[in-house]
Amino acid sequence: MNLQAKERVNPSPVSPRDPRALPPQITNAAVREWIARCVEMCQPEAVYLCDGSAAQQQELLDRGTRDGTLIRLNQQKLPGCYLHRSNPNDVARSEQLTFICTASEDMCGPTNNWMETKTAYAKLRGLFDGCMRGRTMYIVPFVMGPVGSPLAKVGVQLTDSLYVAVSMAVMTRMGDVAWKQLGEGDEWTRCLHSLGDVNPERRYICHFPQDNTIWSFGSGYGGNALLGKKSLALRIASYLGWQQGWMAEHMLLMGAKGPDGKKAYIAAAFPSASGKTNFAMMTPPAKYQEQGWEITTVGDDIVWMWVDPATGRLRAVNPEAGYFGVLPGTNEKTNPIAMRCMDRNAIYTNAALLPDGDVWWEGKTEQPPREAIDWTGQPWTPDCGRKAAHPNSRFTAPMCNNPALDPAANDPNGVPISAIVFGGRRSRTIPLVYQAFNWMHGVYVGATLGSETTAAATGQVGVVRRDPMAMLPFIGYNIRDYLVHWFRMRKKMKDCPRIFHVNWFRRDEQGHFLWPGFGDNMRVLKWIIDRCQGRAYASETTLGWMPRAEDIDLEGLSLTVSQLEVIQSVDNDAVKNELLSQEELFLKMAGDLPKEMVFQRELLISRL
Ligand code: OXD
Ligand code: MN
Repeated sequence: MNLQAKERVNPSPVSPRDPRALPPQITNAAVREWIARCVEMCQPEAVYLCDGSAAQQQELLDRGTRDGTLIRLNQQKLPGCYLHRSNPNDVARSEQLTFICTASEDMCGPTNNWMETKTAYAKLRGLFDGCMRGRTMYIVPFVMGPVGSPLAKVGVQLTDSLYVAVSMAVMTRMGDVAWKQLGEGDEWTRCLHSLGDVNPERRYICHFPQDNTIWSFGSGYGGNALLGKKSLALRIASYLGWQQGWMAEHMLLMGAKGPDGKKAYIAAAFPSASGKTNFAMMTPPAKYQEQGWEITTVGDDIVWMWVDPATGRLRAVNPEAGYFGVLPGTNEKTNPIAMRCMDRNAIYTNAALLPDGDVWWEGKTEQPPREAIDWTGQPWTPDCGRKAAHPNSRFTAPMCNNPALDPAANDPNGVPISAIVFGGRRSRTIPLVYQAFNWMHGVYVGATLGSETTAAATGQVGVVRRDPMAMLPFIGYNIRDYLVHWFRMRKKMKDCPRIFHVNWFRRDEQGHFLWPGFGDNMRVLKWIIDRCQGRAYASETTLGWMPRAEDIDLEGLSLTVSQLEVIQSVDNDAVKNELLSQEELFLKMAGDLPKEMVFQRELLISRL
């Protein structure tokens, strides 16, 4: 017997073939019609409308526990927490299988995989046809952005994955609130998702920016399947932002209040799995806390930014309502705030399970546990030669768990941005911190960002690739237009944020990290804030404005001024090689390179 059909507990289950029987809470005629068509195509056994209530979330978590999708963890230690194990072939974003589907290839550009719109619909229709037979279709209405914000966007996701439905409740403002925000309006994103048979051969994550539509098939992994996140809030939103004059970026957003009570907000773009969550939740060294420094989190992955017409300043919101953070390496020392975020009402994915119903991952504790069940469900011991948790294992936790949540995190008017920081993961060449000379130079710095690849996407780990604005896998249209959009935003602003570049990952010849990172990044952040507030010294270098070694506070660190000089050193020959390696991106863009990019490059060459 079909378990899901037997367990159908929706207060208003419908006969899937009868669109008129869709739950009455859905009043928007266009939404009803679209769901009816998807039901007709996918042929689910039942539909289940997610209303966003705590009672319903619990009902789904219980259902998932019964059918094996979830494992209930030790409720004394981790109240409300569950573990999910994904299919081992489905543990990261599949960039090769992610497509931008537009009428012409030029709209998609050289950095995305392209499929022609009609061809893509036809191909995916073949896969979606009947794919939910015997399964429940969850209807997940959600809002990205604080409700009532001028930028808030409504999405409706249809999915046959219970894990996706319960995760969307954590990551977005989900449920009836979305119907209220949408009313009879017609600006909403149509998100259709099915696990299919979780086969990489039949896995497609397709975006139709011109139709405000996303179809994702064959994966249950967060970035491929929680469609409010990378698909809507970055790929579709970046396209909408270009059309409508605002920006969607792969950035964390943090507040920093100094001893004088002045608050600055900083947005920072680092590539996936390169410490955005840690930076957004930074605990400053004790000395800074005693002086009165306070760091607060607005978001850890995505910002939407627009220019406030009244002040001419850039403002930003975090469109998400939760965190989908990397587990390995997260612990009480590296990120105590993240540990608080995930100690209740969190969903762990691909962590190891301990005998007492707790979870573990590499780097959680110095001493590994004596035994565990690994992320694939196999018995594990420290000497077995395998990892207990997957390198891209994750936690999904609501942002309201964050003890350092910024008071403006839900403010529809967002926060004003003082600084934008770009960060690469670079073992060599790139110094700890420098400031771009101005906005246009800063855009060039962001556009040529290079970083070593991580486990957040399938493929080789540790190779340097160009990752413009850390957005390479997330720009939903032609990169040429994206960069021009960045340059043009300057014209809208009266007082624009200062732009910086940081690299926490420089190593010595033996491969040891040169900078301690984590909470000590506060020392660099302080210089950044002081620069924004006109208080700190900088000297002009080839790359930009740089602090002298004595301008970064080293008190309490074992690092000497001369060691800091090594971390800050710029070798002009290495910068020349860096320039050559930028060719990779420039050649791809060929004749389409924005003029300002060429100009900034010429300036850098002349400085060299
Ligand atoms: C993420 C990513 O999950 O960037 O945030 O891959
Ligand atoms: Mn990310």
